[in-house]
Amino acid sequence: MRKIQTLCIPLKKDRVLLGMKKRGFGFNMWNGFGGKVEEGEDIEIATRRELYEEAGIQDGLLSKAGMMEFSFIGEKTILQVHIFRLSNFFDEPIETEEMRPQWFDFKEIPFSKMWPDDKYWFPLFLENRLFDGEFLFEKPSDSNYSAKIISKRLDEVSFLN
Ligand code: N91
Repeated sequence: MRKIQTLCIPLKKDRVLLGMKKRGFGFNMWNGFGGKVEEGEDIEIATRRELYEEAGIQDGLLSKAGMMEFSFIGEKTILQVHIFRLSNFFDEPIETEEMRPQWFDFKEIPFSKMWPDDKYWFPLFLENRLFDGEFLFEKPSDSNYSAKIISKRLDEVSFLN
């Protein structure tokens, strides 16, 4: 089974906005903003909805960045995650029940407190490239930034559907 999810990372000049996840999957890690695409929901609409719910940002320009598939040993579900950049926005991020937002300089991305795959694709993201990949992890847990990557594929692509 495939679950479609969104992930949006706002950028301004040479900084990105990440959120410290306060509960649930990805707890205690710096994440982008996103979540589940509801049945029949447009992916970009879902991306904006999740960004608003998690960081209070409603405006800005969305552009595709990547498409990743994440799976876990022993779990049938594959997470298909559509990754977007958000630029040209004026709304101030706010802390919500889910996330505590914080700006990070491109040179100070907190990889040691992020999902372990981030260090592979974030450089492509920051260079405005498009990418597509698949990562298989050892096991899911609520706070697993040390989760082992069992296999990986990451490709730069010229377009994304
Ligand atoms: O949120 C960010 C920046 N990265 C992220 C990486 C992941 N790898 C596996 N999953 C489920 C992730 C979610 C977010």
